[in-house]
Amino acid sequence: MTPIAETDLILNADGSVYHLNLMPGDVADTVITVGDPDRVAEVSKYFDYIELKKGKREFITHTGTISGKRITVLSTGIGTDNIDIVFNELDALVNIDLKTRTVNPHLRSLNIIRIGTSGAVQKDIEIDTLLLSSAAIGLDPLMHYYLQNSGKNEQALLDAFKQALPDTNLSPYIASAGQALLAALSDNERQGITITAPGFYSPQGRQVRAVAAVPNLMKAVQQFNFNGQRITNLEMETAGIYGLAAALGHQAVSCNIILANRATQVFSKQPGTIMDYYIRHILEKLYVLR
Ligand code: R1P
Repeated sequence: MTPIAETDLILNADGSVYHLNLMPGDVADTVITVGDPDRVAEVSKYFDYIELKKGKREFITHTGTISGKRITVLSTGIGTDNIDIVFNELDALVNIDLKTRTVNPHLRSLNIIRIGTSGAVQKDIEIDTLLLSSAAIGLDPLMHYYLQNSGKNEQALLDAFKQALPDTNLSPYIASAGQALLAALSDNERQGITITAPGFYSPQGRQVRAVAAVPNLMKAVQQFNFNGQRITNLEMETAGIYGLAAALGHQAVSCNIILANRATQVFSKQPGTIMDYYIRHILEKLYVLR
């Protein structure tokens, strides 16, 4: 097997991967990703024991255990460009022998759970609730650079969404949650289809001062309905997470804490308390995982 080039998979002097600054062995089979680096400690404060704290730039990692279960929590920062870095380096840590630079014969599949904030686009999805993304449509370009194997149902939904979009140059893609992980983590939580946007303002239909080039984007998103399936929420990472998890053989589920409702124009009065509540709620669910 030809070794992966030093410039394709860059390692630091101590052998750690370039951006995450982690060594093989630093990562548990269950990985929680959060956008905000400060949220890492908000999760790991519930660990019984923290064995490792490392970081570089916005990529902060804590690994520890809760009741004997090993968990890694890692911040991705904002956006799918960062997801590209995090997922390729996470996968390299568990599936590539960093000394020989070759792929391990037995591949490890991680369970990856995003705990992130999000805005609902439908009136009936209340703020301060939790929504699991069953699938995500990416308006960002990340997955155009990777081969994807979309299923028939995914493709039909994507085609319908493309038809519903206003006349633009946007080229959306679709990716789904890891089905086994979604089934394991779901109780009564609402599920929905998430839009992953490549920005926070105009790419999510916000109008501040710069003039929007796609003024009807939000309307099209809110009105989209394909056999009863509608778009529920907007954020900035899930489609990339689902696309790369599928491409690399990992299971991923995105848990969205709905802090804003774009249809009713209401924002949570207690975002910190709500985030803390759902962090504990999601951590309790992780016992069902191997
Ligand atoms: C924007 O404010 C950020 O918040 C959401 C978006 O996806 C974006 O990353 O998620 P996080 O709260 O996880 O960062």
